[in-house]
Amino acid sequence: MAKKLTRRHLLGLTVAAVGGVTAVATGAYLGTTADSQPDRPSADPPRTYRDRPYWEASYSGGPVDVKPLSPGRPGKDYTPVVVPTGYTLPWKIVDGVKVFHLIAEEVDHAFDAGLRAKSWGYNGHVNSTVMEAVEGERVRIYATNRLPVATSVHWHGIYLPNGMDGVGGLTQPYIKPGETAKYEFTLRQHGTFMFHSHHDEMTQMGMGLIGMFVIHPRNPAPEYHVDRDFAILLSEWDIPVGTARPNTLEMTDFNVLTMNGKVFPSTGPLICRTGDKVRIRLGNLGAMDHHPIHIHGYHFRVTATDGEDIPLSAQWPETTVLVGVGQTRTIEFITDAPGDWAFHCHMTHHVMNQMGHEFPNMVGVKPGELDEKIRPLLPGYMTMGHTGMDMGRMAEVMPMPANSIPMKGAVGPFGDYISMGGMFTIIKVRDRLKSYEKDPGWYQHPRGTVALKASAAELDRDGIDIYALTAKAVNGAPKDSASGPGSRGHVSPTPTPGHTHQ
Ligand SMILES: [Cu+2]
Repeated sequence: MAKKLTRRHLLGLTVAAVGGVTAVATGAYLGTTADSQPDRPSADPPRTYRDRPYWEASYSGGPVDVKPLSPGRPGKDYTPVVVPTGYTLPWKIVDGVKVFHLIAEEVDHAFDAGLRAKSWGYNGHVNSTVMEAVEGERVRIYATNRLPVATSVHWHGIYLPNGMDGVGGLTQPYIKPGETAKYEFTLRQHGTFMFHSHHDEMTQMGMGLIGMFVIHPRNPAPEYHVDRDFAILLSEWDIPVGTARPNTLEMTDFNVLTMNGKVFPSTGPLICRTGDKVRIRLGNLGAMDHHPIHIHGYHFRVTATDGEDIPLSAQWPETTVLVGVGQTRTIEFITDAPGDWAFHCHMTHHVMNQMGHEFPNMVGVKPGELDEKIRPLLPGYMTMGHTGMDMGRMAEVMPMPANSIPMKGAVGPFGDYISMGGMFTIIKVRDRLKSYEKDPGWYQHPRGTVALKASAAELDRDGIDIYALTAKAVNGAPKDSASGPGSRGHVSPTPTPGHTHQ
């Protein structure tokens, strides 16, 4: 089998071809009461721990044959979720039942302007279909298979009769190509759940057959109301550079990390007003990786899992929540600080765009005049990686392989590249916002609130010697500034181009 060719691999070949430098490089919940002894069975075991039953009546939503309630109405019974770059599956009401039609099919999906792949998805969308309902509703879901292979749909985390669980071969026959299956059950819970193919999962989920299923509570408490209720589904792909099919055999080396099927800068921003109550529902149906999703500028509370709501007394504050494969986590916070706040996976390889990992470690290598000497032989040659992998700009000077995207980023408000890609988006919080629908552009920072280059006067005022020797200096002072120690006065601050303040 041909070894896949990744960008890093290509770069490595270029370096190798010129004979260049190579790599150097709790027990409390057991409910023990004061008079019970651990080595003696109690005649009357504790029935409750504080005000909570020791065992709940049911872990499966209780009796299946509950009487369905009337369908919930968007805007009246719930505030619809917002799906950045995605959409909510339409439905209709037939005799009091909410009817959906899910269509599994091949989709020519764009992860970004530069990268497309023939993927599989639902109703023309990849990784970004959200089904939305209300607790107590009866739902009927028709699942049409337009794929060349059999499939099934599993309702992940949802209480239902066993035969509706969607495990191909176990709880139902396959949905064969051209067939339409009917799922029907009454929703006996609320929360953030998911759905996905449960037949040949490695292939079918890897090709994109995943989505989210949001169930709002019936008659929710006032605290449930939020101004913005976002849903983001995380996944990961291997799309070797220049190819047009996801490689679902990959087990570790994923090079396209997505939120709702997009990579930054194509992930949609989360647009909020200052002071909004915000909920973000995160789900992970990627193949192998758990994602620690991190927020800037705020902390949030983790308010629910795909099991149930977390009681207020048990919610905990975080700035990073780990969303494991197969899990959902719901977080809530108030956007009281305006700005463009990063919201991203904290695995550093997951905020890179398309790349492999076979590139030699060039960090610290000094290419000197190597590039100039090689260019007559290899036009456009550039030693890569010796200053890191900040390769957004690289795409401007180096031809990109067909159907591929730069490893990182997009030009930001200061004219510099935002050296992030993949599983990264921006929470845009504004004081005055006409509409949530329109991207408000870059945040205009109030004067004096941006970390700009320090002025000579500021350095002098605060006694900062930029040539001070540190105990373990390796490279010494920068060679291109002024004339050595003590010449602080020669440091001339330059205004940052391309950014104006209001
Ligand atoms: Cu990650």
